[in-house]
Amino acid sequence: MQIEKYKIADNNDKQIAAHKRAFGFVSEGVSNVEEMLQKLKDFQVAIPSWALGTGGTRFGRFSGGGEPRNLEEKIEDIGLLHALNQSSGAISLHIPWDIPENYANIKALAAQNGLRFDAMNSNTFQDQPGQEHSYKFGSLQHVDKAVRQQAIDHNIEVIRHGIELGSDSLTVWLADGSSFPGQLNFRKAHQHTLEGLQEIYKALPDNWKMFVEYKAFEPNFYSMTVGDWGQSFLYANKLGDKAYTLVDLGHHLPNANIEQIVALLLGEGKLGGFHFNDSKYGDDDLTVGSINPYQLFLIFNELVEGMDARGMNHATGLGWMIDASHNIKDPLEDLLQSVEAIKIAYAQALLVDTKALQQAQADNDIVKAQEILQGAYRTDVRPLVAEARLRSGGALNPLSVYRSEKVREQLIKSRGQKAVSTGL
Ligand code: PSV
Ligand code: MN
Repeated sequence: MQIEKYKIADNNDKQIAAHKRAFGFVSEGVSNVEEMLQKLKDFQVAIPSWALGTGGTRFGRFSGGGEPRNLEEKIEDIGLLHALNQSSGAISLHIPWDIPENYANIKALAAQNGLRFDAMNSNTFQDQPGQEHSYKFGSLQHVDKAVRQQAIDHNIEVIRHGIELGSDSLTVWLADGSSFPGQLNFRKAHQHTLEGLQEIYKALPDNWKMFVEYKAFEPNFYSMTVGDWGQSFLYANKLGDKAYTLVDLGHHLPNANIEQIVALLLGEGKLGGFHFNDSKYGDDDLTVGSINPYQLFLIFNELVEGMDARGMNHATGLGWMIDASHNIKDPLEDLLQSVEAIKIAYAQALLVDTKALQQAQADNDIVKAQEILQGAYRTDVRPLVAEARLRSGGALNPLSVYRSEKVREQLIKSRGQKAVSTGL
């Protein structure tokens, strides 16, 4: 379904007076407001194709209905989000869940919805029907060369799909590891994985990037072969200039200082992309900013500072993506909240007076440094984010339009209550 522009405009009209007051108030305190609004307009967050359906836990799954049944409907859903927030202008596909039947048609549909194809994701963590070898004991790390080759071939096939669609990056997340001591020879697993990644890297077009995503645990619970940023960084360094580390916020051990990880990777020129989500315990896949918005802000603070130091474009320098699962919320509502949370954290980070912070750091003035950071964090930047959205043709309040237009109800009507999306 599509939301007509006039419906967004009507909804905006109802809120414009209150918005103008709030925007006027906050923008008075911002010296470079136009520059900031432009940055907010440019900043797009890719939506993963697998986050549009209801996720589950190993205990069950409670579908909300109206899920996209195929790639076309997934693109339409993201188009809808983008029409509302003008900030979700990209889709990230997972192969084989989203193999396009006709590249030209899919590309045309994406273009109609204002979307480009972000990173392609390979899947060597599940066995597919008809697959010759099983990934039960790993993929690129596997003791059997034939299994490793199958995983390499799959990744190369994913790159081929991506080339057809105009994507320019591949994200490799490996579920490889071991669940019991003694199960795996760590050194050999590492070596096999490196060799496999090198083969995949060779198939990468010149203008492409390869993101090596790490994860501390799950599905393996004793060791993960790409278990932390150090291991990912090691692979990325050995692979070459087109390989980078990808940080998924949920993939760390409790209390890891993610902002420090981000700062170091960025400083080394090896931070490639992000999977945003939030968590309290593990890889909880919760709505971005729902649990620890301050941490998200601190991460963005490092990103902005580090990208500026390297002269990088905030919007295009790194791959920005959400990676979350929605078990009990409407996935589209959750994604609207997630994108909003990301833009709020970004806007707060843009408010940080970097010069003053650096001076405070040089003076060892910890109190001042904290005041600067928290001053930015405690600023209500929502009107700035809303103004940027308004100027891009989006809704002042995307969720309110989504609800008043009864989007989910309409999707259920057209797709059915039992429609099931491919993914996890
Ligand atoms: C693994 O937990 C992960 O974060 C990887 O990015 C996967 O590709 C994604 O989730 C979907 O399963
Ligand atoms: Mn991820």
